[in-house]
Amino acid sequence: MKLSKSILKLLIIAIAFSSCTKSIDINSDITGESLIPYPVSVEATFLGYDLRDETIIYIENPTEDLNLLAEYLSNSLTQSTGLQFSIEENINSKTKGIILSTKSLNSIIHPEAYKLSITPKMVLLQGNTPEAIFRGIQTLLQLNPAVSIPDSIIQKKYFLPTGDIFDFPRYNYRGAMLDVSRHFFGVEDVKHFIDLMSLYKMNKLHLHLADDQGWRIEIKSWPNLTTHGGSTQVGGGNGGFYTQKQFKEIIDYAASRYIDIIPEIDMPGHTNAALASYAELNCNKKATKLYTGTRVGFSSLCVRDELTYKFIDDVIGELATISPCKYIHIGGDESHSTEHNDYIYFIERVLSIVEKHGKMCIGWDEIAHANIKSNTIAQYWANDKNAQLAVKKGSQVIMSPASLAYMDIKYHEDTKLGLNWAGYIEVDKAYSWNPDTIASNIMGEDILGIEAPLWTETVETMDDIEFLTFPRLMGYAEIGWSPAEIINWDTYKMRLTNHAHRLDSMSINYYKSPVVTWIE
Ligand code: TNX
Repeated sequence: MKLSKSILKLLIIAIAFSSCTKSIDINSDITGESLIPYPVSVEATFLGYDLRDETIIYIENPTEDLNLLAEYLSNSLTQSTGLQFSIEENINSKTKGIILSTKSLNSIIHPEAYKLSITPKMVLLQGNTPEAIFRGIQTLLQLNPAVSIPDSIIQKKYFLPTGDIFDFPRYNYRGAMLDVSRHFFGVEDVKHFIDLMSLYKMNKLHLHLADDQGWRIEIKSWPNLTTHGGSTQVGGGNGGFYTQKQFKEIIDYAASRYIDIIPEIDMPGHTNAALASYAELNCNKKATKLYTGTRVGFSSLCVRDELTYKFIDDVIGELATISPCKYIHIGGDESHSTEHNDYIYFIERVLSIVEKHGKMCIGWDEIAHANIKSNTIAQYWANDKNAQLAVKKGSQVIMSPASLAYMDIKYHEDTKLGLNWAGYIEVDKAYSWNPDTIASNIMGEDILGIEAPLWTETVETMDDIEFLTFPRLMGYAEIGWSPAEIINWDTYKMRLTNHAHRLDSMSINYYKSPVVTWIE
């Protein structure tokens, strides 16, 4: 029998339809979804909700923030499904569709906690704050396909498994750090990095804005910092800097993804870019040369000179004015060229300057040697004793153990990018640790959260950033968000495998680690 071409076409579409419905319907168990970070509680009701073209996204008690969130959700869903959505504000008993609600829920106390209830009739996302809704939207997006399957576009619906998810973070601080000093990255790159972090519920981006190789933030009262001090980078490239206007643009963009930007000015060491820009900041009153190498520990501000504190007061004052974040990071690491007593004197002076400008300090763990107040945060990177000293003084600690959480450390000895001074960090090693057991006597409430830094001595492009960051960042996001009992490499590995097509669909240049079975 001869089949005409059009009948054949129809047959193919019909087969595609039935197989597609089957393969999509197959997982009606929401507990089996590959969510990263995995939520606190997931209960299945084993039915399905059909996300269709023209599904309405309703906003209960609309505010500007909620409207923006509804638009974000609608755009993200259109991108992944090809379906079109509309946004409405009136809810009644016949309402079907997706509902975003910040109507206060007594069962929810954490500002980032959300509840996602999916029934065959509707998807209800509740939280007490817009931030909570944003975190819940990430979960909802991960229940949807990463890219539209052509068959489903014909079918114009997507199947979501029904059930209830209740979720809140383990830590309030779940961060990444980007070193824009060793190599400069422009506004668009930083926004892209913010987008990627936000997909995994991270909420802090620490920007390392000044180091020996470059000063990257405009300070109007000391303009040479950027015109001269920002003019190069590791390897001798052109460098760059953010104007205050651009920096505010980054802050606002991050805020739309519910991420705080934490600015760092590293001092008294790591200051060659400033010392090269202003002769008077040097004890011998001679400007240093710009530096484009990768050594650390050779520079120091002139600690016993009052002008140094006028300079810092100006810098912190301008930063405090443009940055809404309650923290300013003052660095304080590897000050090998500063006498110990001078170091202590310096840190204490800077702490009071930051306090005067209404901000709280974060510093690398060495700052614990100074007389720090209990609201100062110490960032653990290598030294247990420093972090323990900080905790003894009543401070909280951010956990960034270099041998586990540094994203610039090579995956293995053949990794082309990155450094190996802290060993190698394969994807399983990056994931398999508990902040509570890093340094003895530091646990629970002592820990504000975790941060994964990306130092950029060897990192020159966005592709380089993505390669060292992904997929390790997803594991750090889960350690920071999910309860400790959930952290399990074997189950995480399966979920990570199922995320490969999401990373591919975003064209992320991730490291295809041999410890994960990537499905092509
Ligand atoms: C140590 S960690 C540093 C940075 C380097 C990094 C490279 C810390 C506080 N200081 O200056 O860029 O190692 O991994």
